[in-house]
Amino acid sequence: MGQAIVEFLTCQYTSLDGVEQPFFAGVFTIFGHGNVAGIGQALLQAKDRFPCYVPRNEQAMVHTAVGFAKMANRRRTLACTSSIGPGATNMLTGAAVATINRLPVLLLPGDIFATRGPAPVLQQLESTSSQDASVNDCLRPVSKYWDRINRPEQLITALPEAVRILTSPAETGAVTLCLPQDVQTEAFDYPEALFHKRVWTIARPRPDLDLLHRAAAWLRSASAPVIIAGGGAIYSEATDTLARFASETGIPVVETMAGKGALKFDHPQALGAVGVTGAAGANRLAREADLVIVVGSRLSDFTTASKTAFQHPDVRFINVNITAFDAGKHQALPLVGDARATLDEWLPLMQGWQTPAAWQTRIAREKADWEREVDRVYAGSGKSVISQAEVVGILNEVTGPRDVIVNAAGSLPGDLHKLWRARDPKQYHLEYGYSCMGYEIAAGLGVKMAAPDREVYVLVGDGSYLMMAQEIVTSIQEGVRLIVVVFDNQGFASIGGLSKAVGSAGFLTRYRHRTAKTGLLDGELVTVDFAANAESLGARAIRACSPDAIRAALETARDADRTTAIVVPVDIDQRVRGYDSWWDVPIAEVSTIDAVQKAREEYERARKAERFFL
Ligand SMILES: Cc1ncc(C[n+]2csc(CCOP(=O)(O)OP(=O)(O)O)c2C)c(N)n1
Ligand SMILES: [Mg+2]
Repeated sequence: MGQAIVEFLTCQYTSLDGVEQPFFAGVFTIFGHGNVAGIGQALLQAKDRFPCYVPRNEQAMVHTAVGFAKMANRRRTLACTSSIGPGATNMLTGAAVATINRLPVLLLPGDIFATRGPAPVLQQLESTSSQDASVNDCLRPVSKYWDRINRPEQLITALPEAVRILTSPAETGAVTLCLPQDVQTEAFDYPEALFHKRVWTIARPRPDLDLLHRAAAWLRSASAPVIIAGGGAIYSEATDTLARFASETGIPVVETMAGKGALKFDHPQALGAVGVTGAAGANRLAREADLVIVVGSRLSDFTTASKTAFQHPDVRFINVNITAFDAGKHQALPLVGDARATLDEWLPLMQGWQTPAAWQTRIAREKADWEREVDRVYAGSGKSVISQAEVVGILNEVTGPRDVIVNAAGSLPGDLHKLWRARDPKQYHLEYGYSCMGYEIAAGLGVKMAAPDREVYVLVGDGSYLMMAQEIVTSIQEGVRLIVVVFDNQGFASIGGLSKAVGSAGFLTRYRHRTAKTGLLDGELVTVDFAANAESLGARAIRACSPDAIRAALETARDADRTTAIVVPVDIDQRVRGYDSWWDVPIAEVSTIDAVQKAREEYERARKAERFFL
């Protein structure tokens, strides 16, 4: 049965716009008794035909697969197999990352004996209410498809369904097939056709024609329209079409975290980031828009500024999305279809129409103002400890247009979303659906595996580094070279700032020693030698404090033959400000702390701007 799975995976292909490629580029695996004899034996038999990789942590291997799939615009992915028990539950967080970000990964956790004879087997969860429960059931809500293969012949229907979902842009996410350790080893006479080459054509469905004509009419009557580009615009490779649509109609384009890079930053219609971590001009235009065209976005709270971003009293939405679920959000006019195909069909209907001259003048002014603001922030403050934003500016300057930056959590996503000048649709790789600390290095490995010809810069906060740095070892083992930039501010700049904003004074957001006097974590800062840590994992390591030293370190890293970590101490207090936006984080209604009471009052005032779109 294990052999059948491996055989099946090797003969799955995707095809988009006539380009055909193998869907599974290989498998990541950490063995235990739950998979070493079954799937493990099958991988050994197929090792010359199906690449196997050994990571250091099961959560990390799913991040690697997610990073790979995101970089490949969901056309390719990796499979991940684990043992039963902790190996399987370690994959849970990665599965959530995949499903929430709508990215395909195939998870193959081992599972408890289907025969149940030796139960409880090592690491088995025992339940008094069912003998059919295992820890793998935790993976159900975070999987788009979940199955337990209790008989070998169940593969015949499960495997094609698993790949159908993985390759469907509308349905994709984590797919989990739980493999009882005894069933993996069983023999079965599978039909040969199961192992024939199968090509999954990724379709570009068109939206309903009546609705498309209605959308065109809505747009013709709009005086202040805005386009929000999300991840879907990039995954569907709609970026050239989008650029044409924006140029010909004069509509400004603002971008979500997943959509950043959909337009090159210097396109005249590119206003940059929108939402909580948005740019000033983008947020002002969104606030005044009477028509919002959403292309491939889930409309998360970071994009909608917790539903305060759109304040025109009669604002309407048109949602272009491959899933009906997303297309229906905000009671939008739903254009359910592929982003590129939809924009391609829509544009001819707008012939001769442009946004009003006043709106275009406004767009040009907002854009120029914002570019000046980015220059100002990039220039830094001249303080002795460099600001994170200044380092971002240096990185933006020294990276080539095809280089990729990878990041997920902390204060970097906000700074990057606002400040990064993207020059390629695949340059800005931010996992911000789950914003999972620990994604960065593991995913960077997957990004580089998917695009070996591109330089990959992993940008990671010190807190996130401490959660999951061990995949540096895997990068050394595989000869997959990364440039890891560690931003060391000795704690949580992001959550520390948030804590202060909610009146909680940054409580427990810096790493401090516990003091005997108070019994609290209020002592000296706990320091970590990140360079020594990275070096111990096999990387080259450079500590760089000044702009010149950072530039020199980046140059050395680019010439290096293996992964290099550049550790940059940054000032925790020099933060990039917010630009006219708000995020709903509820604050205690009653408190003994004055600052909390004040913050609550402010919160109640701000929340009044939240809207329902009905
Ligand atoms: C796995 C996980 N745990 C907790 C959080 C909540 N969280 C978001 S940012 C952050 C701090 C990140 O620290 P660091 O990586 O040092 O970045 P900084 O905020 O200092 O820029 C935390 C705890 C998260 N996003 N992911
Ligand atoms: Mg930090």
